[in-house]
This record gives sequence, structure tokens and C-alpha cells, in this order.
Amino acid sequence: MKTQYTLAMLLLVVGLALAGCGGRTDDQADQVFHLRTGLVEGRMAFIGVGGAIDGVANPELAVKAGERVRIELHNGDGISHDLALPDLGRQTPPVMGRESVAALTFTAGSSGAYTYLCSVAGHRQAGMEGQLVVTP
Ligand SMILES: [Cu+2]
Repeated sequence: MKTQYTLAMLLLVVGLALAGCGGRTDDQADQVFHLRTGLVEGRMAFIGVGGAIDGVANPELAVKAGERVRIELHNGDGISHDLALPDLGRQTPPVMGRESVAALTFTAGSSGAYTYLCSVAGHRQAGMEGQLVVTP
């Protein structure tokens, strides 16, 4: 029963994440970034997976204004995390349990540097912080 409950919760979280896309799918994003949670040199981090950010801790996510951006957060350490962009009022649901995934899709607005971070208490201070950089 516990497994079924966990599965139901997972489907709910994925459903909510998809609902946040407004019906658009992964393919329709101009930029897709995959970040995996883990430890780098004893500090908590978002670690880039694939492309130019592969293996980079708290990579700078470079996008252009007006682009559709999707950030997928993969749980790599079994600790509860999320990814929040406080300046944009955006936040993924929490990823609880190893290999769970949550995503955030949005259209990049005005140029500037926006902090992304994990909002779980103490995690930003432990290292989970990076920048989304929007250029014209
Ligand atoms: Cu965290």
C-alpha cells in the first residue's frame, strides 16, 4: 500500500509539473537544462547534466529573452530538494527520494541575472545556489 501511495504522490507531482507547462511539452522548450542534486567537494550543489553544463556545479544557465526555458531537477542524493527562482516567483515541487524529478517551464523575461536556489532550510547556505542569466 505504501508503494501505491508513493506512486500516486509521484504521479500527482509529475502531473502538477506538466500542468505548469501550459500544455507545452519538453520538445517545445527552446532551452532545456538538467540539474542533478549531489555533493561537490563536500558542499551541496545542483550539478549540470549534459550539454555545456555537464558536470558543472551550480552552472550558469544562459538563455535569451523570450525563449521558452525548461529546467528539470533530478534527485541524485535521496535528500529532499527543490529549485526556486525567487525573483521570478517560480519554484518546482520538492523532489523527494532518489531519482524523482520535477520541472519548471517558463518564458525568459527581461535581461538580467536571477538567482536559482534550493529553498529547503539550510541548503542554499550549504551551496545550492546559482544564476540564470538572461541576455537580450
Ligand atoms: Cu536542497
